[in-house]
Amino acid sequence: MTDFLSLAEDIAREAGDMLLAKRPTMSREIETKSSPTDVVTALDKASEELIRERILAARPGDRILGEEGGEEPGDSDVRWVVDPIDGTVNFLYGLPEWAVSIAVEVKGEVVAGVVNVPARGEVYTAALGRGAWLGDVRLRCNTGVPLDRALVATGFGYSAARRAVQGEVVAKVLARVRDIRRGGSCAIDLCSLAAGRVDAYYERGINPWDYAAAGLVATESGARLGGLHGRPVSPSFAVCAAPGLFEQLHDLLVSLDPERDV
Ligand code: LIP
Repeated sequence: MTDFLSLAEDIAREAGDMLLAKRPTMSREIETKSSPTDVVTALDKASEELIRERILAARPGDRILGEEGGEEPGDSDVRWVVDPIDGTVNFLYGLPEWAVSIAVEVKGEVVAGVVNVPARGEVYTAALGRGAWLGDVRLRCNTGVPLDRALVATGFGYSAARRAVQGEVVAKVLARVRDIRRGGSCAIDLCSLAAGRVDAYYERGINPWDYAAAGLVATESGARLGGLHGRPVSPSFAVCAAPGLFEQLHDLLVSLDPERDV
């Protein structure tokens, strides 16, 4: 597991350094994906190519799921889950909240995760059963925070119809909590929760590459991560907070039916 983590960390650092160096001169030409607001830059693709090359050079035969390149076939028990830039819109605008995220799954279970936030000089790591770390500082999420004092991070998808529902839901949540933050990177939101910079997080419609590595950072910091109605976290829904707050936020969200479509 240590080998997986150190390899993932080396690769996430190399990709982050490349992105930091190239971002100032990057082309403003972008492509769109699922909707006009869902963008991909040439550097998302370059970062994923670099990460795939490094993984396969070290571990030929492993499977890779990446945001831009999809699933690399293979019959290994090991699958790498890669987001070459989480927070692409922030990256495009020169905001610092973007990350390179790499998780390692063995037989479907995430055993190691790295979230590199190059513009902040922060690297979050976690290994299953061995804790979550920011550099050499052990992370523990905030505990004992009631819902009405909770700082809650969330995000919005790229579909206009889905955003209409997300807007209704967040308005109701806002009235019940300390405040809301929309940072623009699911991976950083979950790492911020692990570091005690927010108390809770929820979002509909994220993908495994957004939450695989950071989800382990959050759970290894003591947080609970799941979906609604006792389901595991999935692209349908994610809720995360320390036990106690998790249930309060979960129940509020269930009452608002946030998975509905307009
Ligand atoms: C983004 C997330 C963001 C979320 C967006 C999107 P991308 O990932 O991290 O927090 O709200 O829906 O999934 O597109 O920047 O890799």
